[in-house]
Amino acid sequence: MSDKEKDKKKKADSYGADQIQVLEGLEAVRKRPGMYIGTTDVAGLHHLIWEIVDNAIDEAMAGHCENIIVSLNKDGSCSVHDDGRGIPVDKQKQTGLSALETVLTVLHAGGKFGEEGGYKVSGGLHGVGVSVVNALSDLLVAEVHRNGKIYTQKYSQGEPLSGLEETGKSDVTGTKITFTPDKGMFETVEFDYETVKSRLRQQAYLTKGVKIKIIDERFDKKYKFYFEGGIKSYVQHINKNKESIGSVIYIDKEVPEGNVEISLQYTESYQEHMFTFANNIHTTEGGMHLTGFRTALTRTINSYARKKGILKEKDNNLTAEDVREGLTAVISVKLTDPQFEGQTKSKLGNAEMRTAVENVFGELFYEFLEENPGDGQTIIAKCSLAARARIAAKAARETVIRKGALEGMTLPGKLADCSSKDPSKCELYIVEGDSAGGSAKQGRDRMFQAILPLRGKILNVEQARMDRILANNEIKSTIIALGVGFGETFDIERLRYHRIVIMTDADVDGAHIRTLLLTLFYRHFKPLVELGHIYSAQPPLYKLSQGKKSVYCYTEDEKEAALKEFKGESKVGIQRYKGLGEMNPDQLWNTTMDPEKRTLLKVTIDDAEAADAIFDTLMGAEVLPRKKFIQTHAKNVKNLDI
Ligand code: 28F
Repeated sequence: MSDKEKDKKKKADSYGADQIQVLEGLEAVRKRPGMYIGTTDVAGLHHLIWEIVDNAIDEAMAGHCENIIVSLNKDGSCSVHDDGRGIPVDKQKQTGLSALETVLTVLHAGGKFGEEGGYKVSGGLHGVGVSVVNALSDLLVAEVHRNGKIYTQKYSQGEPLSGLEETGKSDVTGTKITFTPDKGMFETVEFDYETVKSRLRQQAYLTKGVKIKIIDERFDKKYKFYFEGGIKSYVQHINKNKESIGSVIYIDKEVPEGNVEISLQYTESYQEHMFTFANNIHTTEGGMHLTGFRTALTRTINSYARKKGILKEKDNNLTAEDVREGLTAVISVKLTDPQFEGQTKSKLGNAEMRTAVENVFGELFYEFLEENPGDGQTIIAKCSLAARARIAAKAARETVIRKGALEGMTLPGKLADCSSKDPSKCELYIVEGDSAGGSAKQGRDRMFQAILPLRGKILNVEQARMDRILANNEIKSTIIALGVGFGETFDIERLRYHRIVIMTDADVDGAHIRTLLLTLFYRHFKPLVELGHIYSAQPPLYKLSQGKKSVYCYTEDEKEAALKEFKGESKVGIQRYKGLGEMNPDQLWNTTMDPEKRTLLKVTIDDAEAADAIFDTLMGAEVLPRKKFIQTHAKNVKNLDI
C-alpha cells in the first residue's frame, strides 16, 4: 500500500456514522451533478468557478477581503485566491472535522455553519457550496493562510487525500482553492476566458471597492476590474455607446429590510436596459425589488411633472411603458433571507423588498429631481416624447392589423411558401440576397421548405422605435411569413414554421445580417428563441476537388485536414465560396439544406443576460469592437445536429 493509500485507509477507518453520511452526500453529487450545478455542459463547468468566487465575494462583502485573483492554469486547473481572513481551521462541534474540511465535504455547509448576520451571495440561487466543486474535481487543493501559518489539504473527487497539514509560515491571511474538474463529469473541461471575465466584471460592479483579477496562463491574457462607483460604473458602462440624457443617478441606503442600491440614467435609445440583483445574484425574472422600483418610477415622474406644470390637468398620466423607454437601470438589493422563485429560481419573492425599494427610491428620486431641475426637465421631455410615439405606434399598428397584413392573409410576394401546412414539419429559410434566394428556391424541398429572400440589411431594431420597425418592409415580410403577429397580438400558436433558419453568407457581412435578425427575434419574438425555433445554417467555406473526388469544408481546420488527406497526388482544386450566390441550387441543397447532410446551429438563450449583453455590444455605436466581436463570436451558438 502506498503512503497515500495508507493515509486514506487510516482516515476512512476513523470515520464514524456522521462521516459516512458526509461521503454519501458527495456521492449523490457525483451521481447526479445536474441536480446541483444545473448542467454538465460548459455552463455547468463554469458554475464551479462561480461557486468558489462567490465565497471570496462573501468575504469581501463582509469587509474582510480586497483582492480576488482567478487564474486559469496551463494544466487545466483553476485557482481562486482571496486575501480575506482565511477559512477557519479549528475543529467544529457539529462534524468533528476542521471548519475547512466541513466546508469542503459537507453539502451546503457554508450556509449552515456560516456566521449570523451579514448578506451572503452563497446560499442563494446557485449557492450549493464548495463541497459540490470538491465532489466534481479530480484534485482540489485548499490552502489557508491564517494564524501566521499556511495550512494545506488535498482532495480527490470529494475525499480527502490526507489530513490538514501545516505547510509553512505566513504573515498574511487568505484562502486559495485550486481545482481540476473531473473529466468524467463534464462534456468539456476547458474554461473560457471571456465567460469568466464577463462574470467577474459583473461581480466587481456589484461589490464596490473589490479588486478582481483574472489571469489566463494558457493564453497569456489578463484583466483587472476595480469599480470605485459600483453599480454607478455599471450604468456608465452599459450607456458607454449610447447618447445619455442627464446624469447618472445613484442611491444607496441601508433600511431595516436590507440594503437598497440603485443606479439609473436615461438615454436617447428606445430600449430599456434593466438589470436586477439580489445578493449579487442576477434575478433575470425580476421580482419584488423590480416591482417596487417600477411603481415608484412611474409615480414619481408623474407627480414631479404635474407639480412643475409640465403635465397639465387635462393630460393623461405617463404610463409605465413611457417612463421605461431609453432607461438604463441597475437595482441591487441585499437581504438576509432571500427567497428565489419562478421557473428558473431567479425571481425575488420577498414582499418586504417591494415596499422597501418603492419607498427608498420614490423618496430619493423625487429629491434628485427637485435638486436637479435640468435633469428633471429632459427626463420628462423624453418620457412625453415616448408617450406621443406610443400613441402613434398604436395607430400605425392598428392600421396594419386592420389591413390584415399581420394576420397572415397576404403573404409577402417574395415568399416561396412550402406546400405542407403542418408547422411542426415546416421550415422557413430566411436568405440573404435575391440571388442566393433564387438558388435556394430551386434547390429546396418545396414540400416543407419555404424561402424568404431579404434584400440588403434589415433595420437595426435596437435603434428604432416600434412604428418604424413595423414600417420596414423586410421586417414586415418576415413577421407576416412567421404568422405570429407582433406586440400585443403575438401568438406563438400561430407560428407557421417550427424551424426558422437564418442563411447568410459565411463572411462578416453575413454575420452582421444574422445578428440583426437575431436582435429582431430576441427583442420582439423572444419566445421563438427561448423555445428553440431559431437556427443558423452552416454553408461551406470551401470545395476541394481532385479528379472526380470532391469535399466541402465548413471551417479552416476542416480545409487544412482535407488538404493533408489529398496530399501527394495530383493538384487539388480549391474553390472558396464568398457568398451563397456562388453555389448552384444543387450545391446549396447538398451542402446546406438537405436535412440528411446539413448541420444546423440552434440559437438558444440560456442566459438572457449574456444574450442581452451580446446584443448591446453588437448594437452599440463603436464600429471597431463590434466588428471584432462578430468575427470572434458569430458562430458561438450551441451545436445541434439534425
Ligand atoms: C478562494 C475562495 O472561500 N474565501 C473564504 C472565508 C472566511 C471565513 C469563512 C470563508 C466558519 C466556520 C464556515 C474567517 N474567519 N475563497 C473563499 N473566506 N469562510 S470562505 O468562514 C466559514 C465559516 O465554517 C471566516 C472568521 N469567520 C469566517
